[in-house]
Amino acid sequence: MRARPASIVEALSRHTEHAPEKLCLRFEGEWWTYERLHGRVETFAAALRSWGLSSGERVALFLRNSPDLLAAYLGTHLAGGVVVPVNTQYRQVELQHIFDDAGVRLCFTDEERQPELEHVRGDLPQLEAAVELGEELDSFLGAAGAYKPSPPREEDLAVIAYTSGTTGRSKGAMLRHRNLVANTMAVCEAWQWTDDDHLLLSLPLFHTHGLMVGAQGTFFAGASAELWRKFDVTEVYDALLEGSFTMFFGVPTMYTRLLREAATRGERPQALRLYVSGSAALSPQAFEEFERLFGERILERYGMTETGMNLTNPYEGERRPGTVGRPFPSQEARVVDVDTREPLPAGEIGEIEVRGPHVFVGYWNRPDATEESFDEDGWFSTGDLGSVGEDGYFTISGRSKELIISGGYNVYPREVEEVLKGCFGVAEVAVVGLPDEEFGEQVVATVVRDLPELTEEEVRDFLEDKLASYKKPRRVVFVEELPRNTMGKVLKHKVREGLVEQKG
Ligand code: MCA
Ligand code: AMP
Repeated sequence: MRARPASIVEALSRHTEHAPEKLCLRFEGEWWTYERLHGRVETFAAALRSWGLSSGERVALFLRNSPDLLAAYLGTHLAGGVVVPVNTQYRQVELQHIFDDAGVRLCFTDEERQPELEHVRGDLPQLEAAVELGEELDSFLGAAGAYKPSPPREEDLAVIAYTSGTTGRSKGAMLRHRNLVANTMAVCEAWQWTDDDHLLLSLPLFHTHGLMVGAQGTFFAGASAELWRKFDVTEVYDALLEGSFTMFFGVPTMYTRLLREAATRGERPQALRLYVSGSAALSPQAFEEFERLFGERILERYGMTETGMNLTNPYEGERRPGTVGRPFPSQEARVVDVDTREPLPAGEIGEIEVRGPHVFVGYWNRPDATEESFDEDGWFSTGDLGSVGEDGYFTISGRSKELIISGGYNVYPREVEEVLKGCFGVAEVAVVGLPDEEFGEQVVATVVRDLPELTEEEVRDFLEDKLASYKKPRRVVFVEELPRNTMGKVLKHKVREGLVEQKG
């Protein structure tokens, strides 16, 4: 038996050798066999090398979903490079920080995003090229010389994935090929993913959920996926009715929308092999409603950019609403006391820690943050609060980190606060998350003005091109002062309570 592949691109090569004509991706009516995708991956690798990319150098993907995003991803790996996936909604402040911090040399982008990048290009001396899909990409790939790629080694760095940071600046989580392979293997094993599977993939490919679970799992299992530019509930519902899929992965907001859509439709899709939810908490009500309307129990799992997937409800066995199940194969998880860091008995709430081959190696350029996140035995602190039952099922009950999750996207209040502080007339600001029916949570800013005539509209105008739109406060509320403790620290729970009361 051959050893396990050292990288996802090696897994793709093996499936290509074995079944070149097999469907790998379908995208907007086009068929991508394994051979076709693999050929494109090799072309990207050769072109990157001809351009002058050296091993370990960073390539950013600031692109909407397409097969070329995936070919660029794996092609960068085959060329020995490190991929930096970038959220397509990011604006100047976020782009400037990520490109600068990661020292990105080359970026693949598209027509819609190129102008945003151009705004900050002058301040990014390390960024030598931004190649736009279309003619620019064609000529870039056309210049590829001969290159005999050798697949990356397990220990090589594969990805720097930026996760919103508690300090206001996002941090780059460094993942090696072995982390990606360990994660993908664990997912495929736990969910019994085989080459017969056909996934409906409408998640964005710049995040772990879409890229490292949806796409990587497909390549690793030798399966196929229908890739969508984005999630559109009516079209997804129609596609599910059409009946060729075996799996669908989504964030809870997608399930909420599917439930709403189902309420307006007479027809119900046939059962799939597997529906998976993650990235934010799925409410037990949505779980039950889904089972009633779609006849299936959603499998909820829990992950993080730094670790990939950590905990999962069972494929066979009880999928329990409100819980995220047990550790994936070859992984460990535990709950510790937030102060003493000692493991807690079953049922007690503490911080969830994880350990295993899937866990990242540290934060790029941030040894301090890396050190803070791991203990001497290699346990990684997730910042999520929860408990574990006698039967080993974990329940997530809150967060020790200050994080808002809106529709599966993370928003760190501090990052929004830092930007808002730059707005003329804003004296103090506190950003909090309030419950939201559609997105789970919504971002709200509470502002103390030193310019009494400052309006909500002016604050919005100020934010216009500075932050991704999902991070922008849905409401800006002006107050006389922020509640603080005796040390002067803003009491966020009081801010939240005040806003809820005001709304009620
Ligand atoms: C879009 N908008 C949002 C969100 N998404 N506002 C708040 N929260 C959101 N999540 C805003 C847009 O900025 C825009 O505002 C308006 O809504 C319409 O934009 P549109 O693109 O049409 O939105 P949509 O297509 O309806 O998007 C909703 C969505 C999307 C499909 C649920 O948010 C999505 O794909 N979420 C998935 C995120 C994800 O993959 N997370 C995984 C992270 P305006 O009009 O003002 O511009 S990985 C992770 O968390 C770990 C590892 C894990 O466990 O998986
Ligand atoms: P990210 O930084 O985008 O990787 O987001 C990771 C965070 O999403 C985790 O630390 C959790 O707070 C949250 N998360 C992911 N899956 C779940 C889930 N099933 N239930 C609750 N929270 C989740």
